[in-house]
Amino acid sequence: MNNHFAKPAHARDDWTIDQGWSSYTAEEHQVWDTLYERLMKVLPGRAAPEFLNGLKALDLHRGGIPNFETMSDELEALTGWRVVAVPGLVPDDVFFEHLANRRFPAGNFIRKPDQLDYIQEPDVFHDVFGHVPMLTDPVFADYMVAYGKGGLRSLRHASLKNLAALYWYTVEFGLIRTDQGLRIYGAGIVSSPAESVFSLEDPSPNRIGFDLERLMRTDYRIDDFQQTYFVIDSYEQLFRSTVDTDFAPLYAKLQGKFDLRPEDILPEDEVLNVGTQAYAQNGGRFAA
Ligand code: HBI
Ligand code: FE
Repeated sequence: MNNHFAKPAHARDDWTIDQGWSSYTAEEHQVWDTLYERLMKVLPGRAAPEFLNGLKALDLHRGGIPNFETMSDELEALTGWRVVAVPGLVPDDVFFEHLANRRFPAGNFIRKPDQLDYIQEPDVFHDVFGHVPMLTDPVFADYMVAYGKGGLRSLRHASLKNLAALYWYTVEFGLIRTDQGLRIYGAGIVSSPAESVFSLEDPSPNRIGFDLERLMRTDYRIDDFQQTYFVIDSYEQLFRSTVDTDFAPLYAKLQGKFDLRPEDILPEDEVLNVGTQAYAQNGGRFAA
């Protein structure tokens, strides 16, 4: 997570760049539309209502890759957030600084038509389709600000890995309990048709109730479906647990401890379902 890499010459001090919306090709806009349509076949009844409402409110299906300026004007009116373009991953301090100031940094490039399902670096589809709809929800939007502020503080505690796990298991791969059953709010899941089905319906992964400290000790997979998903009861729970926790003593207690494997289940866990782990044991996405 020590991402020390060089800032491209065309980027500003805060690593933002122009989106360059008028430079996208017809083929690039088509990639957005294809991915959008694929996801809309699986997300109704699986994605959280707040995600689907956000998607509708921002109308992210006007044809092609959204224009960040237009989208940000609409988003800002709802929760004060804007989307800014960046060339790709940015250093942690830069990332947190943007979040703390209600700016979501989104890659401006889009994956190639021959790699629709798996990408290394977050592209505009993951960043915008995956993350931005939830930023229309006022409580979730405040959680993201609290996370950014917490991130800036964590840099002084050498506890970034713990805080990154929080982001990973909530913002990227979180599930929420609703009266209709489990729903997805994590951006890494909702931007993947296969993981949208896997996270809710496959018997392989564990599904465990959210517990801040427990989750901050848990390692995660960055290259395949998760082996455990953590389930929140509400966005208030997420927001409150972040704002009400004094992270300094927690970091002192954890001492950078990152001792739980992705598949571990503890006696004190609130287990919604014990995964078979068959998917991971069979080699995951690299299975023959
Ligand atoms: N940069 N563009 C971008 N997107 C991210 O999600 C991101 C990043 N830089 C750092 C970072 N994430 C991590 O620090 C957090 O996920 C913890
Ligand atoms: Fe993401």
